Amino acid sequence: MITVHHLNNSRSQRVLWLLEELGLPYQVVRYQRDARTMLAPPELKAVHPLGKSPVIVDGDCTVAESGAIVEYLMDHYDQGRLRPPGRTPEKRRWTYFLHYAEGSMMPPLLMKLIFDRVETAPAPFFVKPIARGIAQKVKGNYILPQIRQHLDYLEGELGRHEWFAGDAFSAADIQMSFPLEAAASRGGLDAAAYPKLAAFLERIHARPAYQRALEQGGPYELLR
Ligand SMILES: N[C@@H](CCC(=O)N[C@@H](CS)C(=O)NCC(=O)O)C(=O)O
Repeated sequence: MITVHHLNNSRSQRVLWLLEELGLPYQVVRYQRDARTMLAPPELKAVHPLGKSPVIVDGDCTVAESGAIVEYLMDHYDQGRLRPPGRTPEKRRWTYFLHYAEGSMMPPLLMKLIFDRVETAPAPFFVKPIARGIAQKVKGNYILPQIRQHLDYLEGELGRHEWFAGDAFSAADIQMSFPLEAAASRGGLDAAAYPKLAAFLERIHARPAYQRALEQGGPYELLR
């Protein structure tokens, strides 16, 4: 049986969701983030040297990195349901968004999280205004425009197709869920500015498999 090493409030939520969509049996080993640093506990390093989540173990295979996990599950268990076949435009879009989610969209969202913390972190009174000023400048000049550029682009993509790979729901939508949920919670994705992206989030949150995955994963603060 597949084991999911699941960290609370993390990308591994989408692996639980994918397993639910595929209807596969699996077990969950839960880990809690450190309340102060938000890092994973050291026990996760026994599963994979980076100590990050998600990681799955299937028999003698240990697979880390969300995109690699999605591909592994498609190769072994999908039977053509959540990955378009062959050399089609849908398959190319599927592969693109599988990589884009972590490779292009997550970096500015992560930078936003870090600089939000720099802005509010406790510091001696004479350092605080300097740290806050630098954080606000980096966010205003670079991070927020970058995030907006991604959201504008994705809003346009969902204007052309209902789902990221095309007309059918696929694992690319599952991979894209995490950056979009992060953007909705801290990156300026709101329904007034981005109606198609907001509707996408509503559609995925209503899926029964998504709901079952939430029950497996426990509280998920990126949901609003
Ligand atoms: N690109 C990796 C990122 C993995 C990652 O950074 N996971 C976060 C959770 S969302 C984590 O484990 N953070 C805790 C830590 O770094 O200690 C993936 O998609 O799997």
